[in-house]
Amino acid sequence: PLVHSYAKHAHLFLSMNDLCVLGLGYIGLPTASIFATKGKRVLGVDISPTVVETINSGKIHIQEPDLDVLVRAAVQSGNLRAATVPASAEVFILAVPTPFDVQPDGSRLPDLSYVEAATRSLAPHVRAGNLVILESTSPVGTTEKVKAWLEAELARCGLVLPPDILYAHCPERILPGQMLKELVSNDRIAGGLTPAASVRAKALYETFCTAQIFLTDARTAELAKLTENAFRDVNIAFANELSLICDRLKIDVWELIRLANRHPRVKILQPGPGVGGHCIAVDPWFIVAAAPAEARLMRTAREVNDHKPHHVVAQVRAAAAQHAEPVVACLGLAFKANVDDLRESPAVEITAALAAAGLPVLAVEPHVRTLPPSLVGKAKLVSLEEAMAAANVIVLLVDHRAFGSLTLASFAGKALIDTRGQIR
Ligand code: SAJ
Repeated sequence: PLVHSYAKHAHLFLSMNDLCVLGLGYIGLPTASIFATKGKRVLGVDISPTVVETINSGKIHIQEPDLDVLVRAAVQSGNLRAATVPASAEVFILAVPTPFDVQPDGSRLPDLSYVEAATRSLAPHVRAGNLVILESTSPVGTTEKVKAWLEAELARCGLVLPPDILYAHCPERILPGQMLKELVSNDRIAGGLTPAASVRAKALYETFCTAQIFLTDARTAELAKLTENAFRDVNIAFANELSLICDRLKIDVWELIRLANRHPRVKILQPGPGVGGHCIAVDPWFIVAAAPAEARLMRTAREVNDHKPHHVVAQVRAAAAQHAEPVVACLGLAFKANVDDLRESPAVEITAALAAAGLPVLAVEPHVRTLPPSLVGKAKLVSLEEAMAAANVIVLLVDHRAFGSLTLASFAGKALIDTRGQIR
């Protein structure tokens, strides 16, 4: 019986030294690199030849504190190599984007085409006992689809289905700006299509994860990741709704929240100009799409947060209307404090809308040297000093440390719209 049981679980004893990570973006690149620095042989795969070239030369194409050091160490060790096509490995990790398509009614439907294409590209390379991990944030049921796509592709290519392939969803929860620290220290979830898959995925992440790794099934793991970001979105929506209520009632929302949070069981988040980034503003839609009749609060929260930039634009336009020759300065373009990531940023959306309204707009973003495409020719990128000297209407959009020296006195004689409650 022992021999029999060993044969049945033989895949649990296979080594996991050869990894192939598909998608070398914000999740795939740090993950591939950290495995490589822990002694795994990692092939990183990206469809962009420029990305592949950059990484093979030991450099990076995205911004994240200390990621350059990690990638350089991984490449120099000889353990990390990048290519545009996958090769055989013991473990395949899918870390490609899962964007969404906007529907006519404003809701969003997940676009799984990258996950499907990456999965199908594995068909010529999978072998018996391989572990296939989906790291991309995905709607419930995607790990089951990965298995179905791979099997369909093998059949399409006339290849035999190797036995004992294991599948798991192991979502990433690292916070942009603190990725390298959180990669190691965050608890993780390993959700297999089978218990054996969960166990093996856990063993793999123990290579570098020093926190706890919890076993569950794939569907629960998928929904857990979406739930975490939906929870944050709903809570930010509560704060943003409070800010609208306070604007109407002429109450300082920051003071209100500070006071309410003195209650031992109240922890209100901070209002802002809207919710940006690639996760919190996206993931709740994956739940809404799957259960539209039930996910009413989550849908409304998305709408509240997506409305907030329009409210800020209206506030700035009202202030500008008080000046014969208004000059608007937008302080901050990033989607949150102390990062240089301008994608899906409400600050960029607001700046573009103000320019489109015909206002002269100066933009200050200490973390970038060029404007994003949507602002080129519409706003002027200037230093904080220039903006403060030239503008009479100032909107603070991001609470960057670089703006920490500003006080109320800095805005004497100017209109200030402080969307982050920074200026005291
Ligand atoms: N924001 C507010 N008020 C707040 C907190 C945040 O307006 O009180 C805004 C920010 O300005 C920003 C947006 O929300 O525009 C999102 O920023 P964030 O720092 O809350 O989160 P992200 O998008 O950088 O990363 C999130 C994290 N998820 C959670 O905290 C639940 C991270 O752990 C995830 O790994 C990441 O999403 C992801 O990849 O899903």
